[in-house]
Amino acid sequence: MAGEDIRGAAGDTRNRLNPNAPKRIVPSLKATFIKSSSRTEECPPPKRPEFAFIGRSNVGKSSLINKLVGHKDLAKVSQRPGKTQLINHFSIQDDHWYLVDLPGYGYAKVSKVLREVFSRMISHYLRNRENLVCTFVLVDVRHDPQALDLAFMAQLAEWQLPFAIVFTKADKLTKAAQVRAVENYQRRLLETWEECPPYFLTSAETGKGKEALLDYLEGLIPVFVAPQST
Ligand SMILES: Nc1nc2c(ncn2[C@@H]2O[C@H](COP(=O)(O)OP(=O)(O)O)[C@@H](O)[C@H]2O)c(=O)[nH]1
Ligand SMILES: [Mg+2]
Repeated sequence: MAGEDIRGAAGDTRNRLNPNAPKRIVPSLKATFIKSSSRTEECPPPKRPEFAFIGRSNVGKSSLINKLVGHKDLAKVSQRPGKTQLINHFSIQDDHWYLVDLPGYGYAKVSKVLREVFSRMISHYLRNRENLVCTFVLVDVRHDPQALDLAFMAQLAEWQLPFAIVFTKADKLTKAAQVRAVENYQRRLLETWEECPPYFLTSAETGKGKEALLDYLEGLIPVFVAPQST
């Protein structure tokens, strides 16, 4: 996508048609912590559509999750010691959907063995969680495409798991640099992919992209069919 419109491939058409249209004020969402799990089997029953957020440590995941639901401290729950390495479930709007805060991958401070355990836990969750509708992969818009992020996305694609890219910290770049960064990322993806996944350009600082991301996510809810077993 070129030029001005960098709201995301699945962005708000109303605003694309009329950039001066007033923005919808997204009210805070009711969000409650359900539980932290170390295994997929321990996760809440898969009866509601689930959306997972993942990215490297420091990418801005907690800040974005807080901004999305409109609570300052929601993601803090999953930052309590011991919980950063777990699958953290939140119920949004009284079980309308589940938000999952996954451990960051490639976390440099943990040992190789621990990293291996995380990645096995995350892989198992991603491949076996029946109600997982979409995974949002966060990347810092200021950085060139990183091998680890690209490998993670390639793995998701290989497993045929739907995902979207969420560029974070847009406020740290000028508009022109944001466009360049997104185009650069897409160019890199198109070296090995036929098409790019949906993407969102966001800032937890300004709230940019929040509406488009929530619209996209909520648009996926009606197609959810609860697994038979629940
Ligand atoms: N300017 C700016 N800073 C951000 C944004 N999102 C996160 N940060 C900062 O980046 C650092 C890491 O954010 P955090 O949400 O804890 O990242 P996490 O480790 O991925 O959960 C913190 O200092 C945040 O204040 C953003 O959209 N804009
Ligand atoms: Mg965090």
